[in-house]
Amino acid sequence: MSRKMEKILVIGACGQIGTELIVALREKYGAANVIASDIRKSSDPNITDGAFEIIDITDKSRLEEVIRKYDIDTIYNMAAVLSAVGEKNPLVCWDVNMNGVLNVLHCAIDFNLARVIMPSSIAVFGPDSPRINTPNDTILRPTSMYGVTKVCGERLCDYYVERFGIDVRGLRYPGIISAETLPGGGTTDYAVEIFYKAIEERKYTCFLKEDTRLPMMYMPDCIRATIELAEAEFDSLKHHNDFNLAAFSITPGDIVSAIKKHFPDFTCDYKPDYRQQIAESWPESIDDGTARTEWGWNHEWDLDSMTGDMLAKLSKRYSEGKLYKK
Ligand code: AKB
Repeated sequence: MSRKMEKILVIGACGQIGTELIVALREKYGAANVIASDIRKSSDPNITDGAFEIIDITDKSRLEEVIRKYDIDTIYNMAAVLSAVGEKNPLVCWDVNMNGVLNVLHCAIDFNLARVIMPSSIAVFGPDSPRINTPNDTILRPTSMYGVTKVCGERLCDYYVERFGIDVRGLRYPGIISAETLPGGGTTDYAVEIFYKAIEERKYTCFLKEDTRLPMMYMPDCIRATIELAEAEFDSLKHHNDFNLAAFSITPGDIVSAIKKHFPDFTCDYKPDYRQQIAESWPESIDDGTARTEWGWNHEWDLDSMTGDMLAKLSKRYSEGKLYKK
């Protein structure tokens, strides 16, 4: 019997997306109905304002304990090892991104969960995929460990939808740019760091080449997309765990030009490292027509509106001596 989405658990709530997702979900469903969890404690008031539990996603019995304690019916799994850290620690990447996902899927069966949201990434694509306007359904041969786990995760989740009748959904996130929490260990992290350095030092050294084009999105669109997909009617979805999602595609050079409109003295130099190779294996731009058709996705933010908002938020925090949140 299908259940309502009433008690939500967010795994990986202290990460870049999790910290803002928690706020949006608590606003929408009530603080008492949204439980935050992560592998370690946080002092962020957005997290500590409601219930918080320590969960290591690779520990299934701990996950079961928390589901039982709060009678959870919906899980947003935001825990993942991203592309750059995944290349340094491939086994940890596999363990968290695959065994963690399996634990959540089995809990969905065992506890008859209403819904699970399981993020994927543009990292599912590889050098053999078309790089411009990459279609939703195309060749998936990633060359990073992170990408391998994300393709396996998508296939696994779709298999569980078919085989066990559970409701699991997921988006292929592009690089996400945000002002609240720094990202940890991705190839697109430069696109957040550059704003902090623009505020602090008016200069930045980028680990990707100036003309490396990648799909990006501002956090408010990312949060809205995640919740909109979670709330879409199951019957309107033909895809489940592999929706392309896009807003704008930009290079480091484009961000520098956008920042210079606000801070003309801002400078950037380029020292590409191992992340350049990962970036070059990913699409330059994404066709997200499937998400637009099946559940009505539409982005709102572009490079200039995002840049203005990022710089305003970070400048305010800088003037208060709180640029970096603890
Ligand atoms: C990363 O860079 O690894 C992530 C992603 C695109 O999934 N931000």
